Amino acid sequence: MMRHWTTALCALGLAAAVVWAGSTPVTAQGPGSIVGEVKFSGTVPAPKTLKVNKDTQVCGSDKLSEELVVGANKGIKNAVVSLGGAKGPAPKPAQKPALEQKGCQFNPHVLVVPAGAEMDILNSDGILHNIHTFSSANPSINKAQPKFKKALTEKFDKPEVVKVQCDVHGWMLGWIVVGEHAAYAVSDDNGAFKLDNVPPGKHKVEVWHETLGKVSQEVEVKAGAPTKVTFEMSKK
Ligand SMILES: [Cu+2]
Repeated sequence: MMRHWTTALCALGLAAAVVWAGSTPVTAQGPGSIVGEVKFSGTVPAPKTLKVNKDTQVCGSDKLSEELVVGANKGIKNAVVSLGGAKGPAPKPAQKPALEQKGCQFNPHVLVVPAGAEMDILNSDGILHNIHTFSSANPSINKAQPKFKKALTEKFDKPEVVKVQCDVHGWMLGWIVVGEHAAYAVSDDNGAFKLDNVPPGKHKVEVWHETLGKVSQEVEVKAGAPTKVTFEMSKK
C-alpha cells in the first residue's frame, strides 16, 4: 500500500514539475546581440566607373567604384558598425587579418583590424604595387611591393580610419578601420550586419561609411536575445 502511494505521489510530483517548467518563461541571461541593416535613403546614384589604363593584362578593364555599393533593398555594403563606449583592448584575432591586392583592387574594400595586431598586405597580382596609407594617429606607410614580395606585415597601434591607396594604380582605394575593441561589424552585400556578445543595456551604436559619413542610434539590448535595428544613410 505504502509503496503504491509513494509511486503515485512521485508520479504527481513529476507531472507538476513538468507543468511548472513548461509554464515558466525561461529567464534570458548573458550577452545579447544586435542584428540589423544599413540602408540607403533616397535615389541611389549610379556607381562611378574607374578608368583602368595600366597593367591591363593583370588589372583587367575599367572597374566600378566601390565607394558606394548599394545592393538589394537599398542595403549599403561596407558600412562599419561599432558599439560606442565598448572597452578595449580588442582580443588578438585567431587568424592574421589580410588586405589583398588582387586584380588591382583592395580586397576586402574595408577591413577591420584590431589596434596593435599584426596584419598582412598581400600582393596576389605578381606585378608592382605601392602601398600608401593616409592617417593621422598612426605613421604613414609608403612602401613599394614588387611582384616577388607576396606579403608585407604591418601593425597599427592607434584606433582610427586609415585610407589606403596604391601609387602605381591611381584607381586603387581601400580602408583599414583600426578598432579599439572587439565590437565591430562590416555590412555585407545586402547591408546586413551582426554584432555578437553585446552586454545587456543601452548602447550607442555607430555607423561609418567612407562617402556617407556617420550616423548613430541608441539601442537597448536585451540579455540573451537579438535586438533588431535599421540605420538609414543618405548623400549629404
Ligand atoms: Cu597597385
